[in-house]
Formats: sequence, C-alpha cells, structure tokens
Amino acid sequence: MSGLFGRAALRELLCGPRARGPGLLVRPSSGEPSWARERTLVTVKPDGVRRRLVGEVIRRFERRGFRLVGMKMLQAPESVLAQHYERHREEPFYAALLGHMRSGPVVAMVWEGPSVVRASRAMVGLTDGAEAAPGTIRGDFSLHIRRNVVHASDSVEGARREIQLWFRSSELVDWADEGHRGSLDPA
Ligand code: FUP
Repeated sequence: MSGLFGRAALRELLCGPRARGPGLLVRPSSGEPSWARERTLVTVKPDGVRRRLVGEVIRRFERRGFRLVGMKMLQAPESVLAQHYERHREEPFYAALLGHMRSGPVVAMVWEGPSVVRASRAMVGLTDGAEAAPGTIRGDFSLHIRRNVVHASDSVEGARREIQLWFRSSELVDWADEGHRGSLDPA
C-alpha cells in the first residue's frame, strides 16, 4: 500500500477514524469529557439586533460559562433560512417567519460546553415571549411569538445540522482555557 490513500488508511488503522465534517467533533483535551464539548447554534434574530440585544445575549452565555467558538453577522440567505425552517414549511406562519428573518441582519453564534443544547433552551425560554418565564431571554425581552429575539437549537442532532448549515468548519475556532486562572470551565 503506498501513496496518499495508503498513508491515510494506515493512519486510520493506527489512530482510529478521523473526525469528518466541519469542526463539529473536536479534539479531546486534558481529560475533559467529550460531552463537555457539546455545541449549539444560537442566533440573535433581526428584532434582537435592532433592539441592541446582541451584547445582552452574549453576556448571558458567557456569564453561564459557555465558550464562544464561532460568531458572525450576516444577512441570512433565503436558501439557508429555507433549510433551517424546513419543518415549518407548511405552517401558516412560514412566510411571515422568513420575512422577519430576512428583514435585517442576524448574528449567528456557536456556543460550546456541557449540555449546552439543553441549557441554552432553558436560558432562551418558550417560543412565545408572552408565555416565556421571567429570567429567560424571551421572558425578559419579548412579547411576540415571531419577534422572539433569539433562536437556539432544540437537540444535539439539530444543533449539528444547523451549525453545518450556518458555518464553514474554518469559521469555528477550537480553543480551550485550561490552566488559566479564572476559567469558568467545569473542573
Ligand atoms: P423555537 O424552537 O422556540 O424557536 O420555536 P419553533 O421551532 O417552534 O418555531 C420557530 C420559529 O417560528 C419561532 F421562533 C417563531 C416562529 N413561529 C411563529 O411565528 N408562529 C408560531 O405559531 C410558531 C412559531
């Protein structure tokens, strides 16, 4: 066995399969369990950007101890939104939802940490801001089911799919802060 294929096959045999896909599986580091590296997609929607709530959303995730590994501001392309909201395509609110998401820029972020998918859903609150509990982002800043400030992935599998949809692997930064005083990483 020789050439590129041979070397790759040999490496896989010796080291196990390499992570494929855009930066979703990250290197294990200093004993940190792999579940600590769960990732989710959080976007600040156009209403949140217009209301200057980007910093507030980031502040809450940082204060909780999650790690920001990707962030960008963009006018969401129609094709991305269509895939992102695919499961709502037949809903009567679909057109208004896409119209809202196209009404201004969004800030898309990838956050990492233990059970970040479940924790971020709790931090974001119920879809309808009028029903969301005080203390949640929507409960504190929204009264409207569509203008509900943020999106957060609702499952680990959904997060994987959404991160791939919104980010290229080169846009995600794999970093850790072990050994630095003041780190909020769990022990
Ligand atoms: P969530 O997971 O809480 O963001 O909510 P859903 O996935 O159920 O809905 C996605 C988006 O569709 C919501 F953020 C807002 C919009 N929506 C409506 O506009 N009307 C509805 O009745 C339900 C959802």
